[in-house]
Parts: sequence; C-alpha cells; structure tokens
Amino acid sequence: MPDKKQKFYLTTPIYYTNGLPHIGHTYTTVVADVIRRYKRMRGYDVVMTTGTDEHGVNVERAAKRAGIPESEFVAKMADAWRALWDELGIPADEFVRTTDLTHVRTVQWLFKLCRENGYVYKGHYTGQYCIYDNAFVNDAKPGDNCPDCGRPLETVTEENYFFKLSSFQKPLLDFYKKNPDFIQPDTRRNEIISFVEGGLKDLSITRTTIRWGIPVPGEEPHVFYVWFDALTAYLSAVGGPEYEKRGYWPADLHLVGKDIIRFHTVYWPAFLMAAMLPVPKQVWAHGWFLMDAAKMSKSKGNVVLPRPIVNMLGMDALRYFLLRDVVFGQDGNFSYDALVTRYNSDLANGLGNLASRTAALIEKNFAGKIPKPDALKPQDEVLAKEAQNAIGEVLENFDKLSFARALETIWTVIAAADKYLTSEQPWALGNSEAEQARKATVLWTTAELLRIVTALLFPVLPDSATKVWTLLGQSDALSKFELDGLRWSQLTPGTSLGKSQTLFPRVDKTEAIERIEAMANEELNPTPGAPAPAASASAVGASAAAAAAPAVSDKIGIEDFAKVEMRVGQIKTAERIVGADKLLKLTVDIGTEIRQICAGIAQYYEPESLIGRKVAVVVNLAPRKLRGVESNGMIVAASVGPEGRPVLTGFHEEVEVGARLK
Ligand code: ME8
Repeated sequence: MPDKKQKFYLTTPIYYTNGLPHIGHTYTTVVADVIRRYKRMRGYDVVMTTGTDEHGVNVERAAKRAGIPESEFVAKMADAWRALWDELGIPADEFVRTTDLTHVRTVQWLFKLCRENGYVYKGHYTGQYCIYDNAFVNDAKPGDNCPDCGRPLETVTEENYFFKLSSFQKPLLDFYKKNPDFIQPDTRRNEIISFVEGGLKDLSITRTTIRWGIPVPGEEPHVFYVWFDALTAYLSAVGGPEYEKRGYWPADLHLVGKDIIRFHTVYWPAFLMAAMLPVPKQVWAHGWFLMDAAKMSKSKGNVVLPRPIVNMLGMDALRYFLLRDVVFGQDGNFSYDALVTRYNSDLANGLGNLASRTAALIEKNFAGKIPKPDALKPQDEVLAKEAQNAIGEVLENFDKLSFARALETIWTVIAAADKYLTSEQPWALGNSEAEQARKATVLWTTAELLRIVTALLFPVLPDSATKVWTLLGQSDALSKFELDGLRWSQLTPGTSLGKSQTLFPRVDKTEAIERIEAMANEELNPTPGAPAPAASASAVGASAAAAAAPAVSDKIGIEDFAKVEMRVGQIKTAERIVGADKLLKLTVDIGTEIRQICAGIAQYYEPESLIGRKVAVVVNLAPRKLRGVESNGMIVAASVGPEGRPVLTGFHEEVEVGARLK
C-alpha cells in the first residue's frame, strides 16, 4: 500500500470526432477503467483522462457535409462520445476536448517553450499527406495510397514551422535505455528503437492549408498540426501550464492502440524534452480487434458497436469478454459467437451459478445467515489454499496488465469451488449435529471463496461483483475495499445474506446474436424518424441512461432524401442462412450489377417465392456483415403490426430493373 495516496495518472487516446465509438475504442476505455478501479483498490489516488480530438481537415469536411459550423459539429460529437462513456459506466475523471480553452493555451505554451529552447524553425514542406490519418507519409510518391488506411494520398506544399526531431535521436535512445519499461509490450519497444536508430527527420508542426485548428499566436494562418495539438491534451487535462499544482504529471500510463505508438513514444517525449517538461512513465500499446482479419472501420462496414451488446448481455459481459478473450497486447478477432459462448459458460454457468447455488443453500439450511465453520477436512484446506494463492497471482497479473491470465486464475478457483460443492454435496447431508456442522463448514468455505473472488473481480465486473458482494451481506462499498488487506478467513459467521439480484441469465445463442445484430443495424442505419438508440431496459437486465445523441429534426430537406439512392431490383436467387433463422441471402439485379443482400424476412417469405420478384432496394448503403455474410444494400419493406412483420414493397405496373425511386 503506498503511503499517503500516491497519485496515478492514466489516459486513453483522445478519439477523433468524425465518427462514433466502436468496440475498438470501447476496448481501450474499458481497459483504462479496469486499471483505474484496480489502482483505487490498491490505495492510489487515480485520475483517468479520455476525450475528443476535434481539429483537422476531416472535421472541417464532416462539418461541411452536415451543413453546420465546425464548433457546433464537434460539440455535438463530443457530447455523444461523453454520453456513451457515461452510459457504459466508464466515464472519464477528466474529459478533455481539444477545443477547450485550457487546452488551446497549453498547446500554445508548449510551442513557445520548444521555440524558446531553439527546437523550432520555419521552412517549406512538400509531401504526400493522408487527410484521414492527418500525417505526411515519408517516402511516398504522388498517386500512392496511405500505407495505414489504404486511401489516396494528397500532395501538399506548405510553409511550416518545423520541430527539430532530428536532434532527439540520441536523447530518445538514451531515454529508452534508461527506462526499459517506457514502451510496452517489448516487441513494440524493439520496433520503435529500430525506427529511431534509422534516423529521425524534422517534423512540420504547423499547417497553413487547414483552417480548423489551434492558431499559432501571431503567426496566422498557421495552425498547429493535429498531433502536436492532440498529444498535448494529456497535459492540458491535468492543469496544462499549471500542471505542478495538481501533481498528476508526468502521466504514469498512456494506453494506446498499436496504430499510434510512434506518435506517443517518439514525437511526444521529444516535444516534452524540447520544452524541458517531464516525460510520461509508460506507453502501453495494445493490439487491434479485428473483424474478418481486418481492422474495424466504418468505411469497411465491419464495425461492432458496444451498445447493442450491452443491451442484450449487460456491460459486464462485454468487459469480461474484451479482457478475457484476447491477450492484452496482441490482436484478436471479434466474434459474437465467442462472446455469447463465454457469457453462457463463464458468467452464467460459472460465476452466476456458483453465487446463486451457494446463497440458496445458505438460505435453506441456515436461514440466510453465513454459518460458522467447524473442524476442517483436508479438502477444505486445499480449497482455502487455492483461493489464498489466487490473491497474489491475480494482483501480480493485474499489475502486469495480464488481464486474461488474472481472469483465468479466478475462473480456475471458481471451477474448483464448483467441483468441491459437487463432491461434498451439502444438500445431501442430514440434520444431525455432525452433519449440520459439516454443512456449515462446506458452505462457509464456498461463501468465503466467493467473497475473495468477488473482491478480485470488481475492477473487471463492477456491477456483478457489487451484486454478489451485497448478496454475501457485505455492507462496505466494494469499490473502496483495499485489496492489500484481502485474506482468507475474513468472512464473519452470522452475517445475514443480502438481496439476491439477477446476475447472468442464460441466453439462447442464435437468438441473442440475432438481436444484437438487429440492434446494431438499426444504430448504423436508423429508421428515419425512429428515436436515437439508447441502452433501454435490456433484454436481460442491463441498465443505463439514454445517450444524449445530437437532436434530430422531424422534417428533412429534399437534399437529405436525395442522399438515399433507391432503385428497382429483381431478385435472382434466395436462400436461407445456416444459423440465422430470420435472414435470407438474396442476389438482386439492380440494373448495373448483381448485388448480394441479406434481408430479415426469412420467417415470412419462402425463398423460392421471391425469385423474379421486383423490389425497392437502397443501393448506396455502406456494406455490412450480417451473421458473417456480406450484405450490400437493403430491401425496402413495410413493417406491419406489433411484431413488425415485413411486407415487401412492389409495383403494380411494369418497371425497368435499375429505375431510380424518387
Ligand atoms: O488515433 N482495436 O483517434 P482514433 C483496438 N485521435 N483498438 C482500437 C481499434 C481496434 N480495432 N480501433 C480503434 C486517434 N481503437 C487520435 C489519437 S491521442 C493523442 C490522438 C482504439 O479515434 C485504439 O486505442 O482513431 C486506437 O489507438 C484508438 O482507438 C484510435 O482512435
């Protein structure tokens, strides 16, 4: 336990506001929240920062498309990001926006320090620039595509202020050597060291081709390069120029995805060194969640959204899956199948079942009071030892951010308790004094194990662990429990069990996946006029407040309608999809090409009856995957009755395939 609340400052990236969060962003923010809760339970005074990266040409363009000023656009997006984190129970302690005044001042101050110290000069730069990643691509030729996102590069020539990054090759290499834990995991450190050893070119840190940025004082039209701006947000969030007053800088941990490690481990420490400011202690780059072996992105149509999963299975289920299924640091494939399988096996059958079984037995045999253990048998001691050893192991793994290992250990203990109950069979024991005493020992042992597991699980499963804690009659707030004091044999006999609450009801896998996908489709392609999606009272009990999504007017202009391209299509083939009761896979002739489209009409239309039928098709929807099958468009149908029975649109006169609906 640190003396007198040692401070711990951790951050997630400051996310771009030209889109809304998907499971990748949620992953980083969940991990940050787990670490925050864990560190607090270890006695630290923790601040966690997240926020929004609001400048740059992408935002300029997105605001233009939306027909509103940039400031209004980013305010709505920042609200939506903040609201989603609140809704998911992972709010920041400091939510920093790069349009905040303190941030603007901090960026200008950092620049001034770098300039005063001789690390900034004026020059010209012509290069190939990716407007999506906001980065010049070294060694690219005109006409090349961006090596990161694959989109076309643009040739840009500008008068810029340059940062003397080249002066920092040696200081950075020395710094990495002296601080071997600065870049984690090790593979990433080696990558960065070779990159820096290869030589560093000076970096242009202002732009004149962009309007929407933080102005360089007295040097208009120069605005700061988005990465000089964005990285500084970590410092602005905890006081900016007055950082010493709050005492959280330097950051203990920057959590980032591997896509942005170079910015964090090369540019950022170099800017800080140039300004003679303290450098963060660690940058941890995790891997990517992939969908069909590709990084998720909205433009590829393969994003997974957090809210539908939370509505169906609860936030704890999502948190558990993200941390348990992928080794932190490595890439992992996201699959709904794996998510629901883990939910049913580990949460419903594992933890949930152990808790309800134990509580029911105590209720029935000891009138709902924790019994007093009697003489111990070797098997009781073996289990006690296993739980006691797990404490150290789990804490050690949490410290190393080896979340999957920590959870594996906890589930080994849960499985051991299950086995113990099954072999001791307390329910089969009678009412003689000896048998009652044995029952008491077995149930106390199981309940004590559950208490330990629950305390260890709080950082990952805050809602469910709190429910089990209450069930075990523990009145102190679990969030404030000090993990350093956790030991076997602290469960007081005589404690009355608390309220029993639903933990993880089992779900039917196919149905759960279909519901999640249906909610995700609605969120990605909302029905016009429908209310913005929010975490409603969920199918199985998750709860959260509604998101403050940007307000939508109930009337749209003709230009909005014109964005939807609908054409007459003719269905060529139709077949059922194995494992998806509601979906049909269709191929549809839309005049210019044959498209594959999935439609949720399988319960109402026989595939054969559809062949040759002419239907209305939305042809300019981004492609998406439904149950792993690509769908490239949408068939229009009326939704009839309370169950929403789909009725396909049709035409009473002859229409040409491909004709546009206006
Ligand atoms: O890069 N798997 O913002 P961003 C795992 N604004 N993590 C993912 C992911 C995936 N498929 N997709 C995104 C920016 N992430 C800059 C950052 S910081 C000073 C400026 C997570 O909105 C991961 O943490 O593109 C990644 O680094 C971050 O989101 C990128 O968010």
